[in-house]
Amino acid sequence: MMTEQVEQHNASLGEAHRRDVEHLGEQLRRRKIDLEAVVAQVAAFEVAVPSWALGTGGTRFGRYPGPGEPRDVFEKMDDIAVIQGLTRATPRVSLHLPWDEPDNPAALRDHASALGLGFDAVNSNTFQDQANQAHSYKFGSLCHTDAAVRAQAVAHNIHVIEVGAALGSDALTVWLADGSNYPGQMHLRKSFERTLAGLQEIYAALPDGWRLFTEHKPYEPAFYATVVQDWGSSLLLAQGLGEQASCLVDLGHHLPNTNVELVVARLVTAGKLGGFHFNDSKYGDDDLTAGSIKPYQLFLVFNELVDAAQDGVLGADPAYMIDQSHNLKDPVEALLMTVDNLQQAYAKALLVRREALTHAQETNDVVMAEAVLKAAYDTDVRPLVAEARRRSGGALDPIATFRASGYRAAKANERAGAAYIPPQSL
Ligand code: PSV
Ligand code: MN
Repeated sequence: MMTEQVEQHNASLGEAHRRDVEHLGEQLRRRKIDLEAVVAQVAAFEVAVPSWALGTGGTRFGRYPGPGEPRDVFEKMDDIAVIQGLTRATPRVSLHLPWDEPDNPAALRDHASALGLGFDAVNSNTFQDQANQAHSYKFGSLCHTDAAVRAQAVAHNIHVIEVGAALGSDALTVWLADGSNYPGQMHLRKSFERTLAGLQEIYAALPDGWRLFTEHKPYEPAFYATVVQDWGSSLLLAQGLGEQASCLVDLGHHLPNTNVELVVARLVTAGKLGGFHFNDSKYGDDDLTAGSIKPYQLFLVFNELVDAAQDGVLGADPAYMIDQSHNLKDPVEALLMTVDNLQQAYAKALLVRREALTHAQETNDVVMAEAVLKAAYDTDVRPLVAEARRRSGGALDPIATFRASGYRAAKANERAGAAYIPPQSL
């Protein structure tokens, strides 16, 4: 998909791009960094696209749909294939159930694989009541005082695993909205213990080779006490479950000023860093484009990952996923921008002169330690990232190529009268 448009657009930018790469290569050579090695690593970077991010999102105040939105999960796959065609970095989809529950998982798997796509972690949802559901999650799901509600939540998660297995996925992400709004409403200790017990039942249903990610979030929708509030709670759960369980870090799920790279470092030390939901935020769980608000933080997160990988302590490959809600931008363009920002942060982390940093740290040279990081961060790596994309068959400039392709306008025609009902924004 998009192959012809990519070739045409790349040809028009080719000469200027070649000179930019050459110039960057020379700059890096002076720092004794081999551009080729970094290009190869960036070209190998992959991140999963969430099925819920392809339609325009919204807030509880409203939603402003754009033209040509996908009407069902099959059309979402088509849009993700476009992103993959342009970036060559998004070959997998992270599905949310029941938002994108396929009637026929085998048919969806075939459709995806014909487009060159596979499936990443599947996400369960016990934060909303569904039609025909026997019990309400108003007062929680796995933490609920009523065993029947807990059993229903466990059964839903096991169903998600089964659908995921039919799709070829090999991980389940569990994010729970469980919590309370007022002091005294919920027994803080027992609600957590019930949650762990429920997760243990779900964990027992994991197929061999599967992973389970526990995702924490400090507040919203619970405002007083969220059951899986922080990385410490998430870690206790993952440790209480076993080897196949680890923690997922959603970049927007931290209180303001939290040192997220430190959270990453601690989870690496614990051997429990499972993966990421990339996005960015100014205030809370804003679900904005990754790297749009705090690009330096994103770089520092990747810096921890690169450092851990080079020390051989990163553990099982962390699952990289995006979790964004596109309220104003065209979702495809927003995702193209996200992937580019992630690749840039990764590329910059690869440029950190590790030996110089270690030396500065060990000699307590504060200025030089920070300067080593800044030298990497301040490097304009756009030509390098574009070159990595080009070598994988992607576009030098994905957004310009997407716009020139006329894809959105064509879909606006084809998908006119879209009856797409977006998931409630969370
Ligand atoms: C919750 O805010 C969350 O981050 C979880 O990952 C959900 O699955 C997702 O957002 C839904 O948009
Ligand atoms: Mn998330």
